[in-house]
Amino acid sequence: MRQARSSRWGLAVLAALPFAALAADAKPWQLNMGRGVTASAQHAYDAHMLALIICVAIGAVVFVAMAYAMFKFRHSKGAVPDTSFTHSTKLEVMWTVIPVILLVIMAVPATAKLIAMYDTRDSQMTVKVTGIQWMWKYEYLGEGVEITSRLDRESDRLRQNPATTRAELDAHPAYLLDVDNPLVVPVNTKIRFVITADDVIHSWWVPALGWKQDAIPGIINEAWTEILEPGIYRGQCAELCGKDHGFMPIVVKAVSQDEYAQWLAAQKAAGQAPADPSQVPEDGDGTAPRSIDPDMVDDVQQGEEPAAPQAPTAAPADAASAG
Ligand SMILES: [Cu+2]
Repeated sequence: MRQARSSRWGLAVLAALPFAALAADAKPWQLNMGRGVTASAQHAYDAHMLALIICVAIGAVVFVAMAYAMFKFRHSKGAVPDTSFTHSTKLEVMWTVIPVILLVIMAVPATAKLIAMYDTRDSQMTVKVTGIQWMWKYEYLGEGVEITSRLDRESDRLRQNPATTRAELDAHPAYLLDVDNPLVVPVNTKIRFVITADDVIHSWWVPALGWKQDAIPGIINEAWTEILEPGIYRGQCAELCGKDHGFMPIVVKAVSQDEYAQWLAAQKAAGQAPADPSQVPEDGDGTAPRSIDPDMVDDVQQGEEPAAPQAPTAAPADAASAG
């Protein structure tokens, strides 16, 4: 009830102001924060609107009082300053008590919403996110499905080519914000994320989901989301992580639960094919789960053993040496 009322407040304020920022992803010159597509994002939006309304009201009261005082008590009208004034206990009590009340009014809902944001219990699925210079790896825990997601080839080509024109950049609908393999997730499902990194600190941030979580090597951070509307939501690494920090975007594709089940089944079927790194095209097809993109391995792991399934050659060798 209270939430519905505050949502109406938010809408009323939006309608009254000369902008409308209702889209999930930010638009150029967007002024207000977006509402997002999860309950957490909408809670953050409500808390932000409450604080904004209070700030605007305080600003209005202060500026009107100042303007009134300057006009009403001006020198040319014979106003005489009260040089004997030192303090007013009544005023001091007022300007202490009123801000405290306002802070409590803002802190109570904000705290409740913050606690809810960290409550990852009762999640229906878990995705492990690993930040790697400069891409993201997503593992659907318990499903045996794993994908790597990095800047789409067209954006990469345009950014690396010194002859790229403005028109070419404008023609790319999501220049530097698109990936080869988006993170596909179902809507209306509580998804827990466990977030870490392989090399340096990254940060996984999709504004429409309403949170940002650091990806730190050796540490597992948690977060959760439940996306309410199907769609494509874009984000970026939000922690300066090296020279290509600006080129590791995030794309979340939220689909219906049926569509997600089909997608997952297709990924599993594809994953049963032998994940031989030599079978992956030179520039990486990027679609087969559990496959190792050799380009990625060279770029990123620099000589580390690829994590592809290995034939059990060790056991016979051991048996031979033992015999
Ligand atoms: Cu990063």
